[in-house]
This record gives sequence, structure tokens and C-alpha cells, in this order.
Amino acid sequence: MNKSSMPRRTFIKGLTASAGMLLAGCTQTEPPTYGNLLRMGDLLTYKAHRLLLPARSLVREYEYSDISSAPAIGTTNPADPWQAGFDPEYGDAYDRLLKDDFADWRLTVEGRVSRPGSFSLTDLKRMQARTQITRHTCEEGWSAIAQWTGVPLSSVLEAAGIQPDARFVQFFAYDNWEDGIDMLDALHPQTILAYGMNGRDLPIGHGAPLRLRVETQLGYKSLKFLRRIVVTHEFDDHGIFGNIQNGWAWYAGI
Ligand SMILES: Nc1nc2c(c(=O)[nH]1)N[C@H]1C(S)=C(S)[C@@H](COP(=O)(O)O)O[C@H]1N2
Ligand SMILES: [Mo]
Repeated sequence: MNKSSMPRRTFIKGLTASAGMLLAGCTQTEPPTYGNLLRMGDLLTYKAHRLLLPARSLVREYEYSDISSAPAIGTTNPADPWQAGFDPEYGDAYDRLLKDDFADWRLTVEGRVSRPGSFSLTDLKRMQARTQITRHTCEEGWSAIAQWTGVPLSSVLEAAGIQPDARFVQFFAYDNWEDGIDMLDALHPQTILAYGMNGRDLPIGHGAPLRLRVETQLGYKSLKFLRRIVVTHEFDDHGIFGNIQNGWAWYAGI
């Protein structure tokens, strides 16, 4: 993940970084994350997660009248070379996609799946949709309520055929952000790939044409501008570009 453009809270940063390093020192096989003492799920495979899933509770959903205005923050257009996350290759690709209203956009799904491939927006919209009104909580201290419409991530992963040893899902965005979640959150019923917001197409600033909504975690885990998903069997926080080495928790549960 690349959050270099954003102000940090030094205190929290120091705290999570040192906790992460302590844990990393403990064992080699566990994901070195701040939250992982409580995150036994990180160690489990897809098979084991399926047994635990029915026990997961849902986050609160709100009424239409609770919807508030939501700022678009971080990257608001991956094609804009002045923005912090700009990547020449993906920025140009995004610019071209934008020009034909994302008709040529595709979401690649690969890794530990038996049917790697890609989905167009039309493919995703043809699948059973889910709409939810939820609160987005940013680590910087603001929150906003919005309605999100999309396809459950679990449906997309199941369509691609999750392999039994799968443990994590990694997301890649057009502003070069990368981040991952475990299968427990990936298969959570409110974890969706959203193409709609407040009854309209997802606006560019909020991550068009498709963003992740992982309602069980803080806002920075809900990657915008998705281009690729990789199912993995190993924890990977992208070394020096990752959450942990930049002072962020890999697991940011709320
Ligand atoms: N690709 C990408 N995803 C991202 C970000 C970003 O800059 N780039 N910012 C994150 C942060 S910190 C927050 S709070 C939310 C903001 O979403 P919004 O702009 O729709 O409010 O997106 C998250 N996902
Ligand atoms: Mo955020």
C-alpha cells in the first residue's frame, strides 16, 4: 500500500510498527501483523474458514435517511500525474479506460483459483447484487455513511474456484496501491466489490469503476480503482511498501 501522501499520527504509527516487529520476531510462519494475536484466522485455509463463517456477525446497516456526504480522499483520479499514487503505466491505462466509460475495463482474478480469468463490469453486474448502507471509518478520524451496491467478493472468488489451500486475497489498484485481507473477511457477506454508490455508478473519486468494501475494517483497507485480484496461500504485506513497514496495521478491524 502506498499511503505516503497522507498525514500520519506518529504515536499510533510507532505503536503499531513496534508491535508488528515484535510479532514478526516471534515466529516465521505467522503473518507479522499488529492484530494477529487475535487473528487466528490468518493461519487458516479456505476449508477451515468455511467452517467458521456462520459465526461471523454482520456490521450495522443503516437507513437511507442516514446517508451523509462522503469526502473522496487519497487518490481521487489515478490518471492524474500530480497525485501521490500516480503510476505512469497504470495511470495511462486508467486514462484510456476512463475515456470510453470503462467499457474495456476488466478485473483479473488469478492465483490459487482453478479458473483464473477476468470479469468485465457487465459480467459483474449480471451476478446477484448486494446493496448495503454502511459507515466508512477512516483511520484519520472521520466517518461517513453511504449506500454501496456491488457483487459479494465471495461470489467472484467462487466463480473463479477457490483452491482449498487459499488463505489471503490481495488487491491491486490503478494508483499502485496493493493490500490484502484474509479469507474470513474475503468471504464475509458484507465484503463486496462495489460498482455503485448512493444509487449511481461509483464516482471516479470514490474508486470507479470498482472498489472493495470491507466493512469489518478501517477505510484504508477498502481499495479503490481495482484492476486485479490474486488469491494466495501465503501472507505478503509487500515488504517496504506494505502496511506494517509503514506503520499501519495489516489487520485494521473495527
Ligand atoms: N486505491 C486506493 N484505495 C484507497 C485509497 C487510495 O488512496 N487509493 N484511500 C483509502 C482511504 S485511507 C480511505 S479512508 C478510503 C477513502 O474512500 P473515499 O475516497 O471513497 O472516501 O479509500 C481507501 N482506499
Ligand atoms: Mo482513510
